[in-house]
Amino acid sequence: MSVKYINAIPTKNAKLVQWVEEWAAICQPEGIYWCDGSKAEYDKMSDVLVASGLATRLNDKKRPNSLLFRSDASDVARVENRTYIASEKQEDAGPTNNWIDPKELKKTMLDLYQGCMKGRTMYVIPFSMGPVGSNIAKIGVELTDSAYVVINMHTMTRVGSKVLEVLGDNGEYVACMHTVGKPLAAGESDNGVWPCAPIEKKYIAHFPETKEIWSFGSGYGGNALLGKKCLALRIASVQAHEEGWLAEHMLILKLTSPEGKVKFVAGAFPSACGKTNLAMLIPTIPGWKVETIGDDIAWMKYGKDGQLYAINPEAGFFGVAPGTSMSSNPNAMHSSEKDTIFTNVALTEDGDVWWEGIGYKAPGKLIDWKGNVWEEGKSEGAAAHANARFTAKAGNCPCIAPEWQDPAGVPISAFLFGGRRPSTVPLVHQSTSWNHGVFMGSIVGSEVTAAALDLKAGTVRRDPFAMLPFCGYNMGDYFQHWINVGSKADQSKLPKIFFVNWFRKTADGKWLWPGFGDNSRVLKWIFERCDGAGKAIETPIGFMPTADAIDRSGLESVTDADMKELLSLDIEGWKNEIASIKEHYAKFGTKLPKALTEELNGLESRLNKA
Ligand code: OXD
Ligand code: MN
Repeated sequence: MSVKYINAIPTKNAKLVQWVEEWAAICQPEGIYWCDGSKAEYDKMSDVLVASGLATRLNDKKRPNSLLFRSDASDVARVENRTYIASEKQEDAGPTNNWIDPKELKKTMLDLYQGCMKGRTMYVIPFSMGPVGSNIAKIGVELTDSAYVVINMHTMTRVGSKVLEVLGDNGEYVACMHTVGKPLAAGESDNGVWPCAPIEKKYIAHFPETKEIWSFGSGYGGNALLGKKCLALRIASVQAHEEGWLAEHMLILKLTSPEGKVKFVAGAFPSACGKTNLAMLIPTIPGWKVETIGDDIAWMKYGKDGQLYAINPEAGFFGVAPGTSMSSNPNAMHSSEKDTIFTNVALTEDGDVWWEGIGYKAPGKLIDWKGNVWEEGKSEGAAAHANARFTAKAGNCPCIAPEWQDPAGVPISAFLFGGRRPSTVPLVHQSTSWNHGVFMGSIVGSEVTAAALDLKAGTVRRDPFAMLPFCGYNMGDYFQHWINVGSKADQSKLPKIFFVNWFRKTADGKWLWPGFGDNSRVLKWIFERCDGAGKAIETPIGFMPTADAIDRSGLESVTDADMKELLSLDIEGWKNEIASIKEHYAKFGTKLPKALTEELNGLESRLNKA
């Protein structure tokens, strides 16, 4: 076919070139551009985006090298009900995923893809998830007609020529196809209108057998930046299952004690439980230090020494802006001081950004995320969308750990699981074995508040391992995979597993624990437990700290009585929890590992005897 190349093809990988040309024939772009990941490319794309009216350049004195985008009101978040795991057999997608037969879905989507890039450029983005060349890293190639996606991928992944070198002439890559699904007629331009397709035409599709991702119709976040949730979690979880490693929705942090001893901790929390804040926290206990390796995703493999090593496959943060402030997360605020892409936050009169919960009043009139004039106390609705984001470079984070790009990864000593649980679940408890820890991961969830989705207040919405929207295969098989990963390991080298709950409330609705920097007090106990120290008692639910085991020096707001409540074992609450876990487990039918049924039965009988 005759395709118009805007720049020279930078690879001899014939399979890759053929794949690009096949898609170009279907999508019919104006031309094909191969991304090199350079700063010049980023700057050029930014200029194109400003010229098309999609981006506003922020005041360079206030927010150097930063842009603001406003998306379409229908394209503001991940679309879970349009996200599919199209495995050949429905059973392999399991009860927690949307499934369509892959042949049928490909047919539907191929119809949509016909001519979808008319009037636009097709960008080819070769990217590495993880330090280029690391044996834990993977290569992907994303085709997209969105320059917004290109610049976000520059920040969130490692893009360009060095990736193609590692790929070589025959290397394998995960094929990621994306379009905003809004072709342009001759002479038409975006003219400031965020391009996307209506909701019923949006598809975020994963083909686990062929390791392909096809995304149509959305330009936003996880729907469009295909390295993140689509590759690094949904497809990578399938690869990890096949190859014997772990691809998890986990932060990774480095914890250093006053004596200079270091431990790395990985933690899974459902969305909106403060994962980024925990990854970047500033300890309130003297001498302790937290540094960040990653805030969202961890890929882990055993090293030759039998330890589990983790890398952060990403190179940036795609953080939620509202609620981020100098008190909740100063490190995230500093990370987004420059070189940042903001989406759906508000614009100030002096060319800076503002959002709800930024920690100060709106400075004068704003332009809200919908593009309208907005005044605090006068205008209706929020100035920033609740899911407004900043895309910031990990390298700009003041607390980024020096090891964050180590191709070998960092050795993990502890896993944390947690969710929003106003009642029942104590501040922290530790599993008594690996399988017990897997049980803890499998029951992660957050309590629904009265206002949410007509669900009964106090009901727990389970989000096992915080992977509910991100596991690319049957979750029952995923639980078994976790059990297998533990059983083949040197038990003495396995990470210890903990369940934390920063969100306990009193009966009258007051927070019992201050959270944020004070979570370092719990991290300290976890650190000690990993060293075989840290005072604990064994209870029916696992090891719990003794009343004096959590360092409360300088923390007047938490009284002895509060601490007692935070560390109390609520036998009746846990008995109700058993009923709710049984209901949750029933979904997995025969795929539920026997080891988890045994853990559940064991817990029930220990509670009955207590
Ligand atoms: C995210 C999420 O955006 O988990 O990271 O939803
Ligand atoms: Mn996430």
